[in-house]
Amino acid sequence: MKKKIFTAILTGAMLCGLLTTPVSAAEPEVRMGDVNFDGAVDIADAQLLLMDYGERLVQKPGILTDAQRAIGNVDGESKTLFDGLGPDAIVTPITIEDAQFVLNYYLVNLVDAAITMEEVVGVTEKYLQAEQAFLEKYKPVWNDETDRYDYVEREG
Ligand SMILES: [Ca+2]
Ligand SMILES: [Ca+2]
Repeated sequence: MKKKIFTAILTGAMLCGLLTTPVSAAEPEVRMGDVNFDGAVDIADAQLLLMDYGERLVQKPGILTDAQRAIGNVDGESKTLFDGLGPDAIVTPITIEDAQFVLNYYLVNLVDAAITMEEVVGVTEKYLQAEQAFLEKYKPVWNDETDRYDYVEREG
């Protein structure tokens, strides 16, 4: 009898453990264009993209991390700045087009929330490649301090 009760408690404890363990495989849905990782794609993100692009135009390092550039590269295209300057040439995934798409996405979503970034960019294949490239390289890690996900490079 005692053994049965013990087994029942143990089984109950294991079930509770199973139920309370977060499903670690479930990652938040990536919102391409959400450069500041706050869960929304809006003017703040477009502004960050423009600032990063602007800095790189004057050969500064830019204000975004590689992860932010990967999620902000909504058109999947990169551009070479200062082409022909040899080692001074800079390849940037972020251009004014990405900022424009992010801004357009924000604006059309004010009117119709069902319109996706994919539709805004209108280059489905490139968009999907950009999203996949981002997901392959970066994973979300919850940050208690900022109360949002940060994206860090996946290991290996
Ligand atoms: Ca955002
Ligand atoms: Ca781009």
